[in-house]
Parts: sequence; C-alpha cells; structure tokens
Amino acid sequence: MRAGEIAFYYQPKISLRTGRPVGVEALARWVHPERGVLPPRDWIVATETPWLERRFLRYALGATCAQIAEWRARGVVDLTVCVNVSPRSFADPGLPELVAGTLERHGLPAATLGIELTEAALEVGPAHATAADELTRLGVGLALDDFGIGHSAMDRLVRLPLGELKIDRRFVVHHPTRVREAAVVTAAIALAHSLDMVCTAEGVESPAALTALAREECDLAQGFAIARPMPAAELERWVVDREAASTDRFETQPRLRLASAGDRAAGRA
Ligand code: G
Ligand code: MN
Repeated sequence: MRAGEIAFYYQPKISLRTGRPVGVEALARWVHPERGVLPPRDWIVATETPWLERRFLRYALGATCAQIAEWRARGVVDLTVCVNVSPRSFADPGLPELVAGTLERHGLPAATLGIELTEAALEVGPAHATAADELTRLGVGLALDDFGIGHSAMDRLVRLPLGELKIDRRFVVHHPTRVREAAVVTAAIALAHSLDMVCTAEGVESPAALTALAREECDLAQGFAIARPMPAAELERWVVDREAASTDRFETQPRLRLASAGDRAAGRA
C-alpha cells in the first residue's frame, strides 16, 4: 500500500428538519491497482501497528484538512467534516497537538473539523478524558460513532464532552419495521437529546426510514437513501445541487457545531 493509493470519499449528512446538508464524513478508501476501491474493513488490519496507525492518522487529518481548505477557498462547501479516529489513535497523547497543528497549517477554524470515535475509544484509559477535553478546548467537535454496538459505558457518555451521537446502522437500516430495533432508535434519540447532544441516524437506506426518523425528531441522517460516499469533486456537485434545490432559501445556513452542546436546544442543528 502506498500513500497515494489511499483516497478519501465524502458522505454528506442532512438535517432532517430542513433537508439541507450540514456535515460530511470523510471515509478512507484504498484505491487498489487491481482490486478496485476497497473500504477499510477489507484492509484496516494492515495499519494496526502503532507506527503505521500514527502515520495513517497524520495522513488522514492532513488530506482531509487540505480538502476542507480547498473547498473553503473556492467557497463551494462550508460544512463540518468528520474524520474517524481509531481507539488507539485517540489514546495517543500527541493527538490534540497533531490536530491543532494540522488545522493551523491549513488555516482552518477548529469548528470545520469533527472527530468520530467508537465506544471502544472511550475505554482505553485516562488518556481519553484528557484528549477529549483538549480537543473540545480547541473547538473540535466529538461524535460517538456506531452507538449501541460497543460497550456503551453510560458514565463516559455522561462525563465526556461528546456533541453528537450516531446511532449504528444496524438499528437504523430496517427502520421503522423492526420493532425491537426501533425501540433502540427511539431510546437513543431521547438519550442524545436529554444529554443535549445532536442525534444522527447512520445507515438510512430507505425513504420510509427518513420519514420515520424525521417524525421522531432525530436531528441528522446519513446513508445510501441520501447519498453514497463519493469522491471530493462529486460531493461538491452534490452539495451545490442540493442547496440550489432547497426550498427554504431564506433561512440562514444551518451549521453543525458539534462542540457546542446548546445548539440542538437552540434549534440550530
Ligand atoms: O463505522 P462508520 O459509521 O464510520 O462506517 C462508515 C461506513 O458505512 C462507510 O464505509 C460507508 O460506506 C458505510 N455506509 C454509509 N452509509 C451506509 C448505508 O446507508 N448503508 C450501509 N450498509 N453502509 C453505509
Ligand atoms: Mn464514522
């Protein structure tokens, strides 16, 4: 694997209230010379040695920030872009400094970047609390990814400054037809809101799921029913088209600021 073979695809998240794009998740793809475009589950073990993981994180943050800066410079996409950070990388004491340095190098305000963590990242020891606090102080928002399939440590959810909760697609994909999964979705939305977090449903694959989630006042949605992860140029066109098709032109552009817990209550998410 060479650095040039790792590309980032971008998948939008929309507000279920306005239908507008409010954020983007950066997803790594290995553009394999023979096997085509491969998602991380097919190769991520290859990076699971500490030094490679560190290099990968550095590369992912650098590439994503360069992309955000390029979009902003041309004024085409101004949305928070989230990067997935592995549990081990989150425990790396150099992470906040790396993030701060990368943002500075690209001249970006911290609010343009978000970090997605899985529940496993919250369990790796006391380092996580420091990292979470330092990143929040910088202004980088933290999202809890794949909620519901790890060891949901509710004490961590209560204590850590997490701005967004992303319900795992396993619960969302058949929504609302599977009643037991639907019970988890409903409970997760209520939990996120009572903790003043933005709630995102990931893996939204059908219009029926979109409608149900909007009715249940889930804040944001991401999934194939909205858009697949796509290369940067395609994402850019998608965002521009979607904005142009938006009917509520007079409303100010909603901007997801994960770090600020008051946003949802203020109706800004
Ligand atoms: O773990 P995380 O939530 O970051 O996983 C993101 C992965 O989920 C990406 O690789 C992306 O391709 C995939 N994905 C995105 N939307 C959907 C969807 O609607 N359905 C399914 N099955 N996978 C999705
Ligand atoms: Mn993610």
